[in-house]
Amino acid sequence: RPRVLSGIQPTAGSFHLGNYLGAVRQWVALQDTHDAFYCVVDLHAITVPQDPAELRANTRLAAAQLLAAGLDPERCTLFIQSHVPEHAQLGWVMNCLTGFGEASRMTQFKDKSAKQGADRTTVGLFTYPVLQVADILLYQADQVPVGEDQRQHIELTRDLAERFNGRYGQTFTLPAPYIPKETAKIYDLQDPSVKMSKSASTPKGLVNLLDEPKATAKKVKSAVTDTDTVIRFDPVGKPGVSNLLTIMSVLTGSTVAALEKEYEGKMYGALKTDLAEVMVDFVTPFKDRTQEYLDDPETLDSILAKGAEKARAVAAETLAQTYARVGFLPAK
Ligand code: AQP
Repeated sequence: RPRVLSGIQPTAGSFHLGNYLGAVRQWVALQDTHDAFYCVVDLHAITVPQDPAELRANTRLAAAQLLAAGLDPERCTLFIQSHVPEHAQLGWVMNCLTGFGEASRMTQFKDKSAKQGADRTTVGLFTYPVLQVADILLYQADQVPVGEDQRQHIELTRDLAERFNGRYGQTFTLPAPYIPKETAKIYDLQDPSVKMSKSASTPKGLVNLLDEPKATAKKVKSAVTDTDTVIRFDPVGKPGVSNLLTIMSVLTGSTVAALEKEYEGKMYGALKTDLAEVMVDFVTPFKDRTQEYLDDPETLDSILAKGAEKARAVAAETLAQTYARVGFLPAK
């Protein structure tokens, strides 16, 4: 079985629809075909300031949401990044292999640091993509299911894996991005020219899965479309409508072409009302299942402990091999 690895930040409290459709949904599907490793990346979260109690709560909340979304600890390895110290250890080795200019070209860093200002930007944020490289290489992942915004980081991962292998001998698998085209980028409901994002979207444009279902329905109904009236998939000419069609298609299993036919001659309002209903039907049980996991923290923590143990077995082997290749003196 090919192996996949992916991670999600615990920072936002609730996952948003972009996280779910762009990444988590694929994670669930890949459990059946791949040897799947998924982690809540709390080390990445502290690249921006975090309140400790909130971080702890959000980490459990992220794990609960992943289970509620359909991850099954019997079919995948689910763990918390900081429970596996090898991530930070391999991260250091990768830092020492990365060019300063190379890291400076990461567009996500450039965007985020420009917004924060140099004095508030941490060195951790700068090396965030390099830690992500370590996350992936530790598990010798063949594929990395992520949204389009992560493509450049996967390319960096391939570059560093190749560089290490070239310098020290074959050690790391070169991973490929796994980015299904339809859901690669889910857009803000109020501004369909930008991706839905916890830090960039306005509250009205961001669908948080744990919001009150009623509030979600309202956001869908007031989504920005265009002044035309035809319901047609055209991401360039009609980005708002196309975004709604994408979401509807993935959540219902109907193709976009079938939806175009179904809504021929109908108004935007019809599509929005139906999508609002589909969304409510999706988020209501999701929210309930998440709460069930949160109400039983012992079970949740034991799932995470088992996941960390399984993950460590793989990570420790890769790290030991890496340390030997680099030339570190063995500690015994
Ligand atoms: N709008 C999106 N469409 C498709 N995929 C998306 N992802 C995020 N937004 C979209 C994917 O979700 C996964 C987890 O992402 P993360 O934990 O790194 O969260 P993030 O990228 O920090 O999420 P945001 O909302 O985009 O945060 P900010 O605003 O901080 O940048 C990833 O696979 C990501 O591609």
